[in-house]
Amino acid sequence: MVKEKPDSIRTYDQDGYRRRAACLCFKDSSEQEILLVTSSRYRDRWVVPGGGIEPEEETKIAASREAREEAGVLGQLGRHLGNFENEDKKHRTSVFTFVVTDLLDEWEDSKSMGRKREWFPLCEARERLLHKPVQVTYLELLKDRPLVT
Ligand code: U71
Ligand code: MG
Repeated sequence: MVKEKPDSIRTYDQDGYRRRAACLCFKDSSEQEILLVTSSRYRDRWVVPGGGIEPEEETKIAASREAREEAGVLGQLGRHLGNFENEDKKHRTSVFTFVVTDLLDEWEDSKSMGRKREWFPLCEARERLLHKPVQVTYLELLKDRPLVT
């Protein structure tokens, strides 16, 4: 199922959940520092780069496209961590690890909406994501899980 948006087309799974993909963007393979981006709605809140999967788009391609568009990074996709459901918002997000190789000086969302990016140690990232509880759970399957405080 698809639904038109001005600049993209949303897709939905068999249960009517919007299909999303996201990357946990790490500085290196130790997976200790992660890149978060500012929320489109609240400029002082941090989120994991991700967004809607387009029609006919491979999930992995969507995940790395969102990392490029929202965080301005290129890199290497790693493992699939799982599909994370947001029951309130009715979407499901397929999440991958990703090691950043290039940080672009300018990128789509920096130009269009002034979206910012910043590296955080895992523990701090977890704190920054508390306003997005489902995104906190993305971190729980990593090698070194951020401590729950
Ligand atoms: C927003 C909605 C939105 C979602 C958007 C969320 O624009 P964005 O990429 O930063 O992400 O804003 P956020 O996470 O940056 O604060 O949430 P909000 O709390 O502002 O309503 O997400 P949600 O409410 O469904 O969780 O989704 P839609 O349904 O409003 O488009 O965009 P998303 O899913 O990342 O898609 P895309 O492809 O635009 O990046
Ligand atoms: Mg998004």
